[in-house]
Amino acid sequence: MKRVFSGVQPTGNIHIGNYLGALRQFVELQEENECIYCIVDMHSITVPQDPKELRKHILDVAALYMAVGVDPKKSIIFVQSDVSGHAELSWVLTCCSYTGELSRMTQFKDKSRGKESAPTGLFTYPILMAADILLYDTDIVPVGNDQKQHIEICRDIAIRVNHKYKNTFVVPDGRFLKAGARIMALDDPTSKMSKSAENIHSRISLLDEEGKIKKSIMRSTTDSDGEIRFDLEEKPGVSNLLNIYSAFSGESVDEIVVKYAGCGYGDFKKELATITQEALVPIKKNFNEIRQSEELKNILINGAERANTIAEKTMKRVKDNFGLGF
Ligand code: AQP
Repeated sequence: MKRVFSGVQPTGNIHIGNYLGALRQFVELQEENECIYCIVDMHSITVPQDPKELRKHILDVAALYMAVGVDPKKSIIFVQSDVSGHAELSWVLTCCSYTGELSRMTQFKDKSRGKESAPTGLFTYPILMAADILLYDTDIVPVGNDQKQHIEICRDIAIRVNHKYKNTFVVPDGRFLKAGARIMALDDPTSKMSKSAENIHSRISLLDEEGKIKKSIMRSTTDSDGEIRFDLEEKPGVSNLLNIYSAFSGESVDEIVVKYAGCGYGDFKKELATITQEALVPIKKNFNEIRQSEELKNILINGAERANTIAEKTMKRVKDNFGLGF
């Protein structure tokens, strides 16, 4: 059995990019692996958050994990700040990483662009993410494509530590899906779909109402040539919609292109809206039940206890190998 770890930031409502890139894998992997799924609240404060909203979003993300099919009987679900090992290991790894490698992270460059000075936490975000993963002797990390660089730096740090000290960490592998690995913003297909983008029509959140889903898809950016075909360079908007269609319908992009040959964008978008609306109906229904249930907080408390048992063992090994304490 392999150990799987991943997380989502409680920075807003989970969108179809998070779902198609990461959460769908969470559900699939829990059948044959030991899975640990975290709500990474400490990552979310790398940019300012409203405390009340943050607490609400933490429970929303927990409920959404379960609404899409993560089963707390099979997987551990917990909140990052409930297990102190994440912060502790993060400091140790900070001492084993270099400003040069952190400066190359595209997510940091994107999020700090145009600012004279950026929060230090934004800069060291990949180290906290490495700590999350290495704390649980993780074999597999299911994530979207945008996290490839962060998985690489995590592997580099683990290999570096293992080389310098005794074999301390399991070196993890990222797991990226073909369909859905990188869903782009509907209003700008050159940027990835994001929870915190200002324009709500740039994304489809899993809890969006049907009217909003249709509106966002119908007004999505395409091009003026009118042909439905996959071409990331020339037609990024249409290609993104084809990817979403394929991920929800299970049909290949080639099949969809053949199906819509000679059709206009309007018909294609209308059908994509219907497919997306239908896929989200059961998720919304499950969410409403789970979010109101008394059980939700108990699941997180129990999850944190189970996660902590594993984390403490790793931290003991880290301290022994580094010579910390006496
Ligand atoms: N657009 C995307 N397409 C495919 N996968 C995506 N993921 C995020 N955006 C896309 C994957 O979702 C998981 C959780 O992401 P996160 O919440 O930890 O942070 P993020 O990548 O920064 O996501 P957002 O939505 O863009 O949040 P904000 O706006 O707060 O920064 C990860 O596995 C990620 O790869």
